[in-house]
Amino acid sequence: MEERYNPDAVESKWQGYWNEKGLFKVFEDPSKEKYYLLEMFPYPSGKIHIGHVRNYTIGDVVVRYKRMKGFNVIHPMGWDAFGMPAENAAIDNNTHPAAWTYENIKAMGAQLKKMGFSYDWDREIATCRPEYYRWEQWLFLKMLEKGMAYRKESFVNWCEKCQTVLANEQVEQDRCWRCGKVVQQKKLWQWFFRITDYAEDLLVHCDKLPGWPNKVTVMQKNWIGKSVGSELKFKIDGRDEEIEVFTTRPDTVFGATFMCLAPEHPLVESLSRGTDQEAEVTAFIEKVASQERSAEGIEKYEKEGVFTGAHCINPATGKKIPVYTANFVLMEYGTGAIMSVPAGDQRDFDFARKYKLEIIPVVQPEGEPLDGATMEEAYAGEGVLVNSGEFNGLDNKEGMETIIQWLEEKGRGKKAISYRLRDWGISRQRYWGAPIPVIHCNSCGVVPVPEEDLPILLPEDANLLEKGGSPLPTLDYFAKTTCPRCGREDARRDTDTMDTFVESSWYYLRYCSPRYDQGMFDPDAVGYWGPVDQYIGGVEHAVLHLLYSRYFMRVLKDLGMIEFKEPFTRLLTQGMVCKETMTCPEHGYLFPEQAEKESDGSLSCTLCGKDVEVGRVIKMSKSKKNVVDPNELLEKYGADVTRLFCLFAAPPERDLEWSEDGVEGANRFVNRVWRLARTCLDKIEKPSSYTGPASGLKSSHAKDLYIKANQTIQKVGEDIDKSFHFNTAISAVMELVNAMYNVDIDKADPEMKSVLYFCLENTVLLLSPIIPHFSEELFEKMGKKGSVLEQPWPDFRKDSLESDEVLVVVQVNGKLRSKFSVGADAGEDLVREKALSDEKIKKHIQDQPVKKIIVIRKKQTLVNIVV
Ligand code: ANZ
Ligand code: ZN
Repeated sequence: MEERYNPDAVESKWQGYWNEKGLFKVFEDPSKEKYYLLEMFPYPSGKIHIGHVRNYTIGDVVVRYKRMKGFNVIHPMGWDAFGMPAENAAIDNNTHPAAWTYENIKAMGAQLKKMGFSYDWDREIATCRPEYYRWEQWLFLKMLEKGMAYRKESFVNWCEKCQTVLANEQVEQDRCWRCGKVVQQKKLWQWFFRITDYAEDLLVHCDKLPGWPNKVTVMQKNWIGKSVGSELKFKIDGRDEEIEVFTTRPDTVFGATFMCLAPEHPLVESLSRGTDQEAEVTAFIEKVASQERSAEGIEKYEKEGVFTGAHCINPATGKKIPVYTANFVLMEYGTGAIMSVPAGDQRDFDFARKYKLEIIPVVQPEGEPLDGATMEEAYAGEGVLVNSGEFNGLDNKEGMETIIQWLEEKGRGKKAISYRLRDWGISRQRYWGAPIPVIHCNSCGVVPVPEEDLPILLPEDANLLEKGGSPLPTLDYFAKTTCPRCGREDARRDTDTMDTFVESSWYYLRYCSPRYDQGMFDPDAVGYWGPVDQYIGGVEHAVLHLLYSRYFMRVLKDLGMIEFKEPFTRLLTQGMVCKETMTCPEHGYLFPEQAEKESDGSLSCTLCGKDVEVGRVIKMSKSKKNVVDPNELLEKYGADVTRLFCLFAAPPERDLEWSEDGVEGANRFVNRVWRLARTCLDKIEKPSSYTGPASGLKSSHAKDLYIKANQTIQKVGEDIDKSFHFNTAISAVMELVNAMYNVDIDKADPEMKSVLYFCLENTVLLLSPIIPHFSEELFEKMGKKGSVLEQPWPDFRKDSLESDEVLVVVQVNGKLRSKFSVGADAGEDLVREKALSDEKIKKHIQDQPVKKIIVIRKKQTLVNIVV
């Protein structure tokens, strides 16, 4: 057997073996319990990074473990292959997004294979392939038919100079990333999915996901953002129309001294028409049209507004109040109109001071009268109602119920619920995505592509324009078509593509039957494999990807295509991989090889010799030059050491601090086990394992080791299964290995050797999910047939987890004179008898008469003989 573990030779050998034997291929087998483990699929950016390695290693360990536990495990891998980086890279490198993407898929696939991950590669999918996205187009048509998809005008970032739509990440401080021109907001007709129909269901089920981290369900709940409040009606002065507002504070209605409408509110223009304010309102609407109109977006701008020229009547006071339009009111939330209560809301307060509007306190802290003229800020707390007519003196919480009831009786209000969640806008004015399968006809309007014409192929040979917009609208051979309904020849395809989150919302179903060509998936296959039992990925997807996936399952369920609605039963969000930075005062961030160790242990810059400062441990990033390339690790240490390091350095949900010492440590441990195995195989002539109960062993040394092995088997299984705490599982194996090293094998008797061999066999099995190539090699060296993968996970003996002997400490006249052990079930008489017949004790007592024998039995047994 070789002196050291040789990863180069061993790892490729076993990867070849697994592949040749097809050990990772899986099929539906109703006789076995299924287990679906999935890691979030990568974007094919070109290179696997260390975060991927960690994520996939965690998953791979669980998969291999579950397989040994007898589950029928599906573990697929694929590529989230559409998206903007491909377009940018293609422009930068003068290639084509398709070519670039397929090239990267090849390179990254090879890297993953080198890590020895147990994927069923036959199930590999790439979302940019027509056989994948055609089913997404098909689903789009179904959703359109059911009213789950609809079209409306909505804003996009627009660069006038480049004549192109910009994604949010292409807008840098309000400017186009390419030309630097200030970005405008442009209204375009776009497609939406009606996710808000499911807002309540998605919210309620956040509490029915016990296998998800709490922080993720909390983030989802906040994103959905349910608000319980009221809708109140305000009559417009001198007109028949009314304005509805959404408020969570109906108790403050007496303090509503003005009203604010979103600039997009349909009443704004008609209210100002013909008044002195008309021109000002029009200018304001135009101004706001170039601002970002989202909950986060509006925070960027100064809060401002203009008077519309109209008044409405406060339903509580009957007083006339002015109607403004203001940029901080969103058309998309509530009713797009608010009653402004400056005394109770800071935003309204600032607005009132700015435009000299009345402030009337209505909720007052007990015993602290407020004065609208002198207040310095709004009071948003609890208190008693004042200036509120018949409700004065009520506690505002009580007032809430009473006032809403009162308004309801007057027909002026009702309870209402608002959600922050918006419908999902899926149109992207980008090229590298799945085309939206509709046709625009001058006679028929929007016409769905007939199902038999799917897929609408994305032309893969299109040239990207210099300025970076989508070439699709300019490609006549793509865009020009005939109307399937009336036959007009000047119809045009929709030239937008779908948001790439659409692809990732259902890919896990496609894996169940990746080559199925009768639909999105084979219902039987999904019926067997679905839902995903364990999903693993980054917390950065805690909101959008996971929420969209949950939404898609509800859509499919309501279309009668699947039977479950939660896609991921358990979720693990793994921490980041971090590393320290190195900075030179002269040259800034340095690559590790640019820092040199001095004799005193300090670091200096190889460029200028100045002292290098070792900085905080932070997330790896190219600009900080603290990135670790998995390829280098693979080359230097091999896959198993890399895997072991990722698992040992931190529990999976925590950040992992990368350190060269840690990797070296992992390497040492692997070789320590290797040497131990070598010695054992060398010195144990006729290997056989002891598998009986611990009590059947004669020597206490053998017993102790045997018990330790059983404890280790129990602990490793539990740590992997219950908590994914691979680091403590590995520690346990390390301890067992230490205990084995403590045996002097040259002096070991046959009993000890058979226990040692038992320990070795189990060490190999326990390590096999973690360092699979290494374990396969040792398994073979032990003369075993087949793959460790096909072995059952080892069982521990319940009767051999604790030593069944207790230590007896014997004193004579209070002085310790001897120790021995007896069976745990030995009675007091037996202990006395043994103590008196102990050779050492006999010597101490000699022939003195024994006055008293005291036996105290706790964890240990103490015998005190008084002579
Ligand atoms: C009167 C009032 C008095 C309000 C008060 C607050 C405090 P959440 O809890 O987030 O749902 N609001 C309603 N629709 C809005 C819109 N489209 N754009 C901007 N603001 C809007 O917030 C609900 C509160 O946000 C509502 O209650 C409303 O202001 C405002 F002392 O009404 B409130
Ligand atoms: Zn037509």
